[in-house]
Amino acid sequence: MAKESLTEAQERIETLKTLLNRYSYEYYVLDKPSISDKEYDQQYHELEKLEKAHPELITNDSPTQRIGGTILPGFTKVQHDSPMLSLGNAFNQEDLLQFHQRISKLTGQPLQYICELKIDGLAVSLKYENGLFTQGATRGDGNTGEDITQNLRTVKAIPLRLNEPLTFEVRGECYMPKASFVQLNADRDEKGLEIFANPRNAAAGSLRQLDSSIAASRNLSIYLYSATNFEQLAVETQDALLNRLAQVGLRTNPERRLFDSIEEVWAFTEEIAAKRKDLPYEIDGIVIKVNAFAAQEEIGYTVKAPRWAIAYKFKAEEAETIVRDIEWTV
Ligand code: NMN
Repeated sequence: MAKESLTEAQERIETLKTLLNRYSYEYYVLDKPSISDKEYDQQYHELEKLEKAHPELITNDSPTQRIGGTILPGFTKVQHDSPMLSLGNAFNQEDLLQFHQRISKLTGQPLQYICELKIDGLAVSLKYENGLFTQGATRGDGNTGEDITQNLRTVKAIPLRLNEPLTFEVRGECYMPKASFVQLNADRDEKGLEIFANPRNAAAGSLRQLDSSIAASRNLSIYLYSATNFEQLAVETQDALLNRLAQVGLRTNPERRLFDSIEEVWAFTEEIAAKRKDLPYEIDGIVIKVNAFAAQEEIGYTVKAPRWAIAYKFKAEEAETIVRDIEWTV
């Protein structure tokens, strides 16, 4: 009898974990919930209750296990699978043209570019083993970062389990949405605590906490944009890679575009600069990449950065305007 009920509990726990992880994905990654909060909360509490009765059945990918509850004595170092490179910068149309001419000379081929928004947060790397989120780290010096797994587990948009049993490292930008930043500073101000200068500092400060319950209270999100070891994904372009990452359950920014000329890329930077203040997150530029991986390999790398990509940076004054705009909406 006891054995049977244990099997039943195990089956129900598995069902609830799968359902809740899917609802959480729809809610936090797709922004498209398929059930009400009330129904979600009911199932979450049912899972909590079952796990309390059968603690031996609690697994790491359970939605109830996002917050570890232990306070770390310090952060340990993590070696990245391959270096997290930085990007060269462009500050105006001339710089972009030069970038285009430089790399066009290296391949005889016409180039297609993919433009992605450069989110102003903290670059992080996530390791998945057989589809399970096992380790998260800061960029650090590019080769070695700090292990912030406990804090990243609290970021609801990071799936604890992917839809496919992949083993790889994905990279992206963890950030604080503008609305969360405004709310956080208002709360801190009320409590007489020092306010954060901008969402980037607030996100970085949250991820450097040794107590993961602080990060959990900060409402962070993430966009993923690259992966190591991606041969297994059978993709040949950055655009296809982003689509695959989204397919396995990772959050990617839909605000990306493909262009066949650098003039169109420039027009896109102007279009985004104009609507920058209306975006729900801060950006400090546009990342422009050669879309085809074969062309990227042909163009190659300098010691520090890929030659096939560049970060177009918006002017600093505009960034200050954004921060003021946010303050005005409090
Ligand atoms: O801490 P979690 O489990 O993510 O929940 C926080 C809040 O977000 C809860 O109030 C919950 O109802 C809501 N939520 C709703 C859905 C849904 O599908 N309606 C999914 C995840 C979280």
